[in-house]
Amino acid sequence: MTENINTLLIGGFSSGKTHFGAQLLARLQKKSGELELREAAPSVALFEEALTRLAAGMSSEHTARQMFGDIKIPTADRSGRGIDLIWPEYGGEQVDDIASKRLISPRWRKRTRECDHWVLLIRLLHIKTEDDLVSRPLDKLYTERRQADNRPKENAFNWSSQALLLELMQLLLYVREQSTCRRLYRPKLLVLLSCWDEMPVTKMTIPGSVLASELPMFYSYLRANWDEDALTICGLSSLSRNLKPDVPDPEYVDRGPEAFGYIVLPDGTETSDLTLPIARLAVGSKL
Ligand SMILES: Nc1nc2c(ncn2[C@@H]2O[C@H](COP(=O)(O)OP(=O)(O)OP(=O)(O)O)[C@@H](O)[C@H]2O)c(=O)[nH]1
Ligand SMILES: [Mg+2]
Repeated sequence: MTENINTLLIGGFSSGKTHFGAQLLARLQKKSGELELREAAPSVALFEEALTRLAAGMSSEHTARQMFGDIKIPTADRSGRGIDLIWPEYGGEQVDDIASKRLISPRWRKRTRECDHWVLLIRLLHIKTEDDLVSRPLDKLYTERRQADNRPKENAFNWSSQALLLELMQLLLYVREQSTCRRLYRPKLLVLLSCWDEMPVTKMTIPGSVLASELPMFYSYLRANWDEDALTICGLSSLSRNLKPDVPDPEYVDRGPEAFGYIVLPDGTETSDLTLPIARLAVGSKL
């Protein structure tokens, strides 16, 4: 029997969606992980450029803002269960716009309603945290506030990144008409802290603790609203390192992109199997 697992990949501008998609496809093709390709994918055109560039040891371009598509990837897990993964690819501004403009397009509405498996990509180094006395001394804050008071009113207030993330999740749940009176068991939520290699963390760091210390309000929101069995927090490094768009990385060319990339599991251990959290999300079993 084959199941259709429609994944809602949620990630803003430059959160790592395209490189993760390409590396995931390459791992599925290699057939060395928990999930593997059952037969050739009908078309990998959406990730063709990223796959080609990674093979040449270079990163690829930002996805066009209007792009919105998906590919159906026929996979099977270790027990032979057939899982057709529906994996999206789009320009990350679409997600940023949902929360900041309170606008959700019909195709995003449809996806949000249809998908019971959500993957949220958060690139912590790109998330602005609130100012405090250490990051911005009081006299500077005071002057800036006074200047802000003289600006037109609509510019005076900016949502914090945490509040925007929280608003985004609430909006998506609202579109599904999903009540949060009880802790959520559906949609299952996998949070991937992307570009983990660029974080100043040591080995065996627990991804959930990093999220709790960097975005405490958002972490509390997730813990308060999702059932423990339906929420997983992992670290993700699709590339293991920073690649340049114009200078090939010689090690990538020598060893191939499949030799790079890892997942940090909820207990802090690392695995090179990028398919593992997706496989577990699909079958609904905890990591
Ligand atoms: N260090 C490091 N950089 C990464 C990793 N994954 C992606 N990047 C870099 O992060 C940038 C954004 O990655 P993308 O995969 O293009 O992000 P995206 O979410 O598709 O972005 P949009 O197309 O703008 O929506 C690129 O310059 C990548 O080279 C990683 O695991 N580690
Ligand atoms: Mg992209």
